Amino acid sequence: MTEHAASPRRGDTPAAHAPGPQTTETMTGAQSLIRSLEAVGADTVFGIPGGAILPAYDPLMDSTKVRHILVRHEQGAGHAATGYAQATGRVGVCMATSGPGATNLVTPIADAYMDSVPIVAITGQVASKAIGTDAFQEADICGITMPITKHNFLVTDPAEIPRVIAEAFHIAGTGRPGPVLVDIAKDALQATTVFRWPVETSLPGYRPVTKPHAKQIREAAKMLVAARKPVLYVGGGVLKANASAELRILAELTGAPVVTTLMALGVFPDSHPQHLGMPGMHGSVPAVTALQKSDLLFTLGARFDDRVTGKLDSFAPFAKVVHADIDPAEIGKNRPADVPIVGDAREVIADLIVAVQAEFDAGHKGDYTDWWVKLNEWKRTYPLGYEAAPEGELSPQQVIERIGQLVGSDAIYAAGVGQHQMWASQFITYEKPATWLNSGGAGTMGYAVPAAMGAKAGRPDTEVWAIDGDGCFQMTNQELVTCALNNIPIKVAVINNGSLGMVRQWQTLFYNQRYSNTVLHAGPEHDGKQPPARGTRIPDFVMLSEAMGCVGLRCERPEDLDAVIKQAMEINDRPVVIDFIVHQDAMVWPMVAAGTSNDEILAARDVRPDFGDDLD
Ligand SMILES: Cc1ncc(C[n+]2csc(CCOP(=O)(O)OP(=O)(O)O)c2C)c(N)n1
Repeated sequence: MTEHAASPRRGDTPAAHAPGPQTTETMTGAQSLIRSLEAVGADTVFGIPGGAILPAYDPLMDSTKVRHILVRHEQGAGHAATGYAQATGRVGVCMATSGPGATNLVTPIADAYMDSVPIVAITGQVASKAIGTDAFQEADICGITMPITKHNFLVTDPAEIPRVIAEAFHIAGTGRPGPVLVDIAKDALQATTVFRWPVETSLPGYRPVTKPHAKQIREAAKMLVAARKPVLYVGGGVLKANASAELRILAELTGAPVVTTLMALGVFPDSHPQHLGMPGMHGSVPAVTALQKSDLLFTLGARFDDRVTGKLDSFAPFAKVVHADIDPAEIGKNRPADVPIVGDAREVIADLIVAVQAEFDAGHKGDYTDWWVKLNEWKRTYPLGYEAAPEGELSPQQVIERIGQLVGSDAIYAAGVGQHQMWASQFITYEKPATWLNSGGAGTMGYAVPAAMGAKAGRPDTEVWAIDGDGCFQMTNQELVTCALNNIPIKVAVINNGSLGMVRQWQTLFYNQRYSNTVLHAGPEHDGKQPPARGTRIPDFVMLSEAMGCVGLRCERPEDLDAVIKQAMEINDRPVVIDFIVHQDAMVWPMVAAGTSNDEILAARDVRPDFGDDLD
């Protein structure tokens, strides 16, 4: 690859700041597509060719600006684009052919939609005359992805390609970010057209509000200084707005406690004394309880997700609500807001800092002393912890905690979905933004390996670890071949408990320990009550990883833990997979059972915290 401009950052309008004279050149639609991608600054595309998109792959071969990474499955391309976007703050790009190629992108597109990640998916479509005829490899991908994209385009006129690409990147990366799909008919790629750049975008109905209303900001600041038990409830919107520095200033200025949701980990340092941890189903007791007993939820870029609120009508019953979000549709969706603020989190927080300072100058300062007495008591009494595994066995939490300690908080961690995801959120210390990637809204098993691949492709100088479950790993591990062949040396920690652990945990707690179809290492003749049959490994992850061009390591005993992590850290010429054989009965705590109130939180099995409810 030669030197080239970086992909546009979120919020950039590529067409708008392309200076200089207009380029006007005759070429094919396919060439125009690649030139447009170059012009918006896309530097990496993850994809697989096929009939309908084939014309685009020909000029792609000659591009010195766009690196194409040939994945093994389109789902991998989509999650890689997401991981790239989350790690770099730029728009991620994936490409696939029509029909099954396009439908294989559906899961990662839905995933990016749920987590507001800016990606552009480009798909080939059958020739325009064949659309609607059930032609070979035809699928109405625009119809299919209508509810899971921020916007999608069907292009049949090659002259539209530059404008559509400029608009797609603009829509994906501005306002509330999200996935945009561009479906291009094969004949439009083949036809001769004129490439013109820069282009005028035409999006009359699309003007995201970024600047918050001054009156609302003043109201919010007044409520914050008047509150006795406020909580800054911080979500992924703050991270996406690059507002980490502003958040810290606001938090330290006000002295209010902070909780960061699963999507926001890293935006406020875990080690900061004002941080109470993560709220939600597996959140920390202080974070969950602080929200429950708060008198003001100061909500910044968060969306009152059901995993955070628990049973909605019993969530934070004493709290007034300030709700700031860039997407007006989020405000009042689940919980009415007393002070709604529409705007970009960075601008909102910057204005709030000024407004709070003005309140202080007028002699109004919040007194949260009593509140902090309680909060500190909960922090002291209910720290995160875990039971040690039986003698000689590895506990999964210990493995994850130790990886975090040895690798440190400059690295990027991408998790799969399940128990290991929750432990990775709990036991690794996140100090910086964009160091924690996960599938929060959709909970997509198989996210970790391709997302880590995308992150490493976008930030090659950063150490990238996938913390994966043995179930998740079996969904998308083939992208390790892509990593091995394309010099993308990620590290993968497979937390191998021999089962679909999170589902098994629910079976333990709610289905009388009847382990229906959650045992991964044994066939149906085993009822799942048996411990993992050590020695019989199907698949053998070490052999599998070696076969895919990676270094495969295994760790089964606590005394080997540090050495194997250090060994993996030293290998940088190939991907490394460590198969950690862990205790299968470990459970994620704390927990609020689905559908119950957050007041019912259990700090550990059968351990209900005592809050001495005088604050109610
Ligand atoms: C694509 C997909 N299918 C099914 C599920 C339901 N599910 C959630 S967690 C989980 C188990 C994950 O098992 P594993 O990867 O081994 O992780 P563990 O919970 O054991 O850490 C399942 C099946 C899901 N989230 N995503």
